Amino acid sequence: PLPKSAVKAGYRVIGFDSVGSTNAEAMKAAMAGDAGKIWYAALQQTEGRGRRGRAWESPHGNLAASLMLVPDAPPAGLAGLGFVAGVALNTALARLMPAAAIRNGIDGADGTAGDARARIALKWPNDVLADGAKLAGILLEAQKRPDGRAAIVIGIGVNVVAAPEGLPYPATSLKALGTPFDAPAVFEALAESWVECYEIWNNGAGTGQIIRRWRESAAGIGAEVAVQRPDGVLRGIFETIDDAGHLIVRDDEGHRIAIAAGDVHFGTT
Ligand code: BT5
Repeated sequence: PLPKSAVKAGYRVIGFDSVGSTNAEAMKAAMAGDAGKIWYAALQQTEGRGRRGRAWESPHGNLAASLMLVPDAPPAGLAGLGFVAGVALNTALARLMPAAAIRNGIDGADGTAGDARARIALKWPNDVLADGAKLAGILLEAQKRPDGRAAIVIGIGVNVVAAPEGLPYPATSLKALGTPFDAPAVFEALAESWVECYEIWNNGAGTGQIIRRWRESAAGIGAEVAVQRPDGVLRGIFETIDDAGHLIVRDDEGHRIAIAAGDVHFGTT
């Protein structure tokens, strides 16, 4: 179910128990002429996709949600919508998890509050980490429709009950973190914070505010990074995220390099 604020703002939701890919469903509907502001949400995907043709594992009980937007005017800074989604998801998780920590008694056996609570951070460009392990991923897709309008799909996958093992980096789930929320509860919180964040984004100076909030939650600022780009690997220090959402890396020679797209690895490996 959608929270009241989302219904009031004109959003709808189409739910699935299991589907190939919510991004694929949303894009198909958009290309067929649907007007958008529709969430496609599923408990399971059989052909979930990540970026650059990679696969996204979505076993039953996890959340797969894709928001389809067909804006009247071409949106400025399309890539920025991934940041809106990151901040919205971060906000939703932050609201859910303190309550979870208290209810679940994971705040520390010695009674100290918050000790065992996972630290949620955003990893450029589109991951959500909990204690350094991947908890969620975001996939932004856009296509031009026959009528000239842009179809935008923002896909968000959250590991609620299970995370894959054997990846080259650690992954985790809300369940493994000790939080009792099911996928519908996570979806509701996300849909609610999306409304808030997207309104901020669309209101003039709001883009800066979203990027600032993203930067405040960024993982790895000041750390050594290796950025995989089509033309090779760039190594350096992750300095910051600039106001356009670029990753700023300072290399050995002190050059500051702004990166618009790539995969980031922390550390020197
Ligand atoms: C992403 O890609 O992180 C974007 C994932 C977006 C998934 C959502 S679910 C709703 C919507 N519908 C879809 O079909 N997709 C979207 P990327 O950064 O490329 O990460 C993919 C890589 O993460 C894979 O190559 C694996 O190494 C790893 N991976 C796969 N499944 C994972 C999972 N459940 N949790 C953590 N890591 C995973």
